[in-house]
Amino acid sequence: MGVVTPGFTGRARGDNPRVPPGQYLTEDFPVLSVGPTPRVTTRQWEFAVVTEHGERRSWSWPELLALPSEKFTVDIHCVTQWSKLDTRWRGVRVETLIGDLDTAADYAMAHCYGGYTTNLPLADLLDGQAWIAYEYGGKPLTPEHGGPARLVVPHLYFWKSAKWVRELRLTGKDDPGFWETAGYHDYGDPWREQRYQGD
Ligand SMILES: Nc1nc2c(c(=O)[nH]1)N[C@H]1C(S)=C(S)[C@@H](COP(=O)(O)O)O[C@H]1N2
Ligand SMILES: [Mo]
Repeated sequence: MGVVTPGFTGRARGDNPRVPPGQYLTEDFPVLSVGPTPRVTTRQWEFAVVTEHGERRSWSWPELLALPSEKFTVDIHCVTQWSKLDTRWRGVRVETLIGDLDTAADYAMAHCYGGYTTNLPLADLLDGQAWIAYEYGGKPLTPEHGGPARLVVPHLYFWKSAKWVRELRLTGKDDPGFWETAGYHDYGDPWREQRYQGD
């Protein structure tokens, strides 16, 4: 990331190869939340992965911070058509949390403090494609952007990046989450403009 293409400067942003079709660039960081911002203290906070067999592994806040983390810089794309380049985060890779849990699940449902849900293929959460992030721009993630911690899955529309994430439930079945039930796409690839069911 952060690659500057020679000759790019000054071209219309519609030509920017880093901006998916139908998106425009924003410098701000808009807040998009369905309901009120849940206020979860790091004392109360807990994150868990639950397999299709009901096996549950959980982490307290100090336990999350003790895991290997990485800084990553990614472009994000909201289905409401804003994209933001080079956002800087710190977090723990999802595969670090899944570890050697015994699972043959193909899907995951993210459950959040506040009740939001979103579904993703488990494969899209692995191999350095997704993180439980707790820093943004070098600072603790603010509550409105999902703090204490949120899922970040930059290669899918940003509604898949569950804020205030509390649990990842691994399952064999691709059940729709909150926006997917309301007609948004099950997968949500911004490069294929998968905004709504049927796209
Ligand atoms: N828990 C929860 N996560 C959520 C949402 C939400 O309403 N609740 N909105 C989603 C949508 S539609 C987007 S675009 C991003 C917005 O993240 P931001 O508010 O940090 O920009 O969070 C996603 N994750
Ligand atoms: Mo969104």
